[in-house]
Amino acid sequence: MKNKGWKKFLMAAGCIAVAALTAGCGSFQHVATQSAKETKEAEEDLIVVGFSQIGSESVWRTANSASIQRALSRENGFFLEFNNARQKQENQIKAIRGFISQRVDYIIFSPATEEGWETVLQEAKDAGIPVILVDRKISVSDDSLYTTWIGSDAKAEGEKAGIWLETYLGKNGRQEEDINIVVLQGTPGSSVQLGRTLGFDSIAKQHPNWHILEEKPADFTTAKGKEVMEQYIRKYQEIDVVVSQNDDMTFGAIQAMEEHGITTGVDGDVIVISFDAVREALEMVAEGTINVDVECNPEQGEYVAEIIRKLENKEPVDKENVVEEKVFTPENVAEYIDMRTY
Ligand code: GYE
Repeated sequence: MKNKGWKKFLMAAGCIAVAALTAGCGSFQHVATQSAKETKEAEEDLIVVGFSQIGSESVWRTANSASIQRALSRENGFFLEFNNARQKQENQIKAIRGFISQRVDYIIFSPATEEGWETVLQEAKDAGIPVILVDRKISVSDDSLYTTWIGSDAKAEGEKAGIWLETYLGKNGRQEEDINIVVLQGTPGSSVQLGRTLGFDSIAKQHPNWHILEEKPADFTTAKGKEVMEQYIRKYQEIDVVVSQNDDMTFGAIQAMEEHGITTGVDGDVIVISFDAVREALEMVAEGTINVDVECNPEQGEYVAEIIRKLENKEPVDKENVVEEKVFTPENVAEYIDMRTY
């Protein structure tokens, strides 16, 4: 923990500076007018953490934020400065600079996209502030710019989707059939979009009878998912499978298909493969309108808190920490659905 006197002053001054620096770019839940409060919290020797969250684009994202806010609570010994970057990398960079000027103890962030982080992370490194990546990954030549990453193996998630489709088609005697596939991708250039695409494509290319007609970004949102699916419906006469890289886009895609009289799922015209496994989607798996949902676990808060405590105790931490995940189908979903917290 840093020198308290210096830290108290910086907490108060930094909060005012941060608010000024980042006014209008994203939103802070703690604002400069609380400098007396922050000074008090600093006196309580809380671990001060700056968190730049991508946004609030999906149910998954909301659950991820809640998990981290729950774990990094004052009761657990933390003072969390939360910033919502509203999907913009430049807002994340500004927020991280704000955290640096505030001299927080740790910076955590979920990078909207893989590229473009070297400069600001070098600034954090020069300031001696450890950086923890959550959820998504970054592409940097020097991996000392961040201490550790906690998240999902997106490529494995994509592979699980492809392997499920192989099995499903085989079970239904369609392994030799020409299968037309359209893909709704997440945010272009995000490690999750790249990983899920790479993973699914690695399986698809083993099947010459699988035809990926088109892969387009739909930004992980329901509205964009519906818009892109409508484009696909207008463009392609025969769609057999929709691969949607998150549940929010899936909800929009199914709305679009229903409006065009196209049924989905177990007994439907179109097979639907989704990712995230939020409760609302699992209910659709149980109903049979979504065929399979590949889990992406947003509950990363406890992992972050444990890693920070290890770092505080000068204990070693792994560079990568992959969270556990399942694949949900109509056959197994009933066993888990009531345990879902998001
Ligand atoms: O799949 C989606 C969210 O980065 C794993 O981002 C996360 C993805 C998730 O918007 O719902």
